[in-house]
Amino acid sequence: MKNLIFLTGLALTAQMVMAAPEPTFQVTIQANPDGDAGASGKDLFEGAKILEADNVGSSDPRDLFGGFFNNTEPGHLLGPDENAVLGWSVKFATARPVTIGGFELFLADDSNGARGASGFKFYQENKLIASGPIINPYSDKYGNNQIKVTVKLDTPATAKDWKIELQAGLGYGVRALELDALSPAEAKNR
Ligand SMILES: [Ca+2]
Ligand SMILES: [Ca+2]
Repeated sequence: MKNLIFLTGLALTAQMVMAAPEPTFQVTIQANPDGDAGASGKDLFEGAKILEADNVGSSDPRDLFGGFFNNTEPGHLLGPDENAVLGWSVKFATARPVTIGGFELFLADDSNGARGASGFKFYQENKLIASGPIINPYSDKYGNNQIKVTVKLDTPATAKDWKIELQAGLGYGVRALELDALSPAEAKNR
């Protein structure tokens, strides 16, 4: 009997270790016709420091976080047309660890699908916590060339370092207007 209990205990422990839950999330993609790019200036990613930027060309990734540095389209990150197929990624840090319930990504393509994204990946430090496909041309699927991708995390995530990665769609560098954090309370209301 003792042996049996011991074995049961072991089995339970093994199961608990193996069952470390994968992060789960919900994605909503909708038209964002007024072009609102969440410029409230109050979200937790506002003014984030850029740690690494891959394949963003001459764009300034701070434009994802409330900045207006891009000469061509102030306030937007425009991926370069060279190697556009690779998409781009930006690793960034908040001033201190923050807890988010999700995020909103504001995108716009050129109506014909150029500069559209075909998918996103979002990392808490180096851990992938949300990802999904995006269909472009955006107008065909979502009814407007400007869209808002809302991601709600089932469990809030806390970190200082984050990373966003956008896969390219039909061509030319992917355009992103802004990436806003949602506090856990905000995420509940989305
Ligand atoms: Ca912006
Ligand atoms: Ca913002």
